[in-house]
Amino acid sequence: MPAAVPQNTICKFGASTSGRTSAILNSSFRQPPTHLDDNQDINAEHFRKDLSMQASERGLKWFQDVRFGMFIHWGLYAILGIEEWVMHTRRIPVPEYEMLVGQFNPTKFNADEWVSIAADAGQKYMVITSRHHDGFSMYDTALSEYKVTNTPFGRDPIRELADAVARRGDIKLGFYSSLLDWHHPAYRFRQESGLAWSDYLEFLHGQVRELCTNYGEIACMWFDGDWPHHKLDESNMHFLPGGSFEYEQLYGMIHTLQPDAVVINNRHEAPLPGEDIQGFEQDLPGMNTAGFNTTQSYGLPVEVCTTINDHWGYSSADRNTKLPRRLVELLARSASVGANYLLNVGPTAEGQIVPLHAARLRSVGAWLRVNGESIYGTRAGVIAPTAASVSTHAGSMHYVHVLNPISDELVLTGVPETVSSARLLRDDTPLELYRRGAETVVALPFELCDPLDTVVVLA
Ligand code: H79
Repeated sequence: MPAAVPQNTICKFGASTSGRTSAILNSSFRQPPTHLDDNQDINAEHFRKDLSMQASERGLKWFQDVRFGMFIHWGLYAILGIEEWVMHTRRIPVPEYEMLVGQFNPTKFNADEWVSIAADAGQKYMVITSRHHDGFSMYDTALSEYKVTNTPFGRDPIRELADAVARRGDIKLGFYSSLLDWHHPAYRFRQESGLAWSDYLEFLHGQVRELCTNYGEIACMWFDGDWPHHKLDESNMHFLPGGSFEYEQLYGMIHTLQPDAVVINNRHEAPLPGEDIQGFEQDLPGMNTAGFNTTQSYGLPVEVCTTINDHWGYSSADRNTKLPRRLVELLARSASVGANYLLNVGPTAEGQIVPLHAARLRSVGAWLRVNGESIYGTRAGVIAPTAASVSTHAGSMHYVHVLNPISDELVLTGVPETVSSARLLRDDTPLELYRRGAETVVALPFELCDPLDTVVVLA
């Protein structure tokens, strides 16, 4: 069914559009953008030519060392309990969707509780939707009245989360920002409203400036909703941007205001200059179960994001919550290829992380408390993956993650010459190790295996 453009589209929640775009785009970008196609021979150096267009070394190291974060999709859509795309999939007209504003009152929201769930899970950063494709701002933006502080709730949950992580000091907050906006008149209804694409750019860049200015030091800006490779048909022409997103200015502004923050843009194609991290959505690099992950890795640090069940936003019908074993596997497999793992939860309209999800997260945390050395601060493994295992390493310490024990022996290739001993990470139990030509064999009796992931240290 084609999306009918609602007649009554510009409403009391329309965005403020005063001022000129150029006034806010005053960042220090110095290099013209380069558009890359997938066949170009490029590497990480390509993206790092201009210091104003990258995160600091400190920020990049921090980001890679922490390895595990919590993704949070929370917005008006939680009230309907279907998913975050419900406005599009059910073709809900803007004025009807706006009725949700009057119903949003998550009285059980407690920022400290959310942060403590992340901490218990061993997660070191939290990325929350500041505004998803539905266009509703989950913080107290000065650039729109279509925002959380105009609901019966009346509070700014992102302010409360920023304060809660600041109280702890060991977890950073980062922001998801949609590039696509199904509500903003200058994105979707330029003809009806008489607004220009530059009005949307002013709003988008202005919101990013707010997020980079008003909430302390942040972990990242995480963009989504610009997918040049995806073909649009008449049912989703309202996804179409009205011009360039002016990424050079946008990224330059972020790197200037937040030197340690990394920039991620979930575009499903080769990264652009100014993007610090290459993201993969619902797939490990090299896999393509989602259908849109055909991109190779380009040598940038990587982040894999997945849902804890089958939806990003809260879905009351979703019964497919992943087991701790699967979550640890995704974390270990991500780390084994040098990637962070950003694991999503979709809190309820009452403001709670679903208790089952919190319990699963805490199970991962229990495993990490014993085995964290094999994840935090590590880099991609040099020992070749097998049907049973993947590996990570930190300096001369090599960590074999046995995810699917097949026999009582691990037969490994690529084990560095310096390695002469094997032990279990969890309790230092020594394991027999011998060389057999190019292979290294480690005895791992099945009785010693952890149902989640048995970590063997080779040193
Ligand atoms: O925020 C979460 C999702 O809502 C959002 N990204 C995560 C982090 C997301 N959902 N889907 N996608 C991103 C990409 C999907 C693109 C497609 Fe399409 C949907 C391809 C085909 C259908 C866009 C819409 C292009 C054609 C139609």
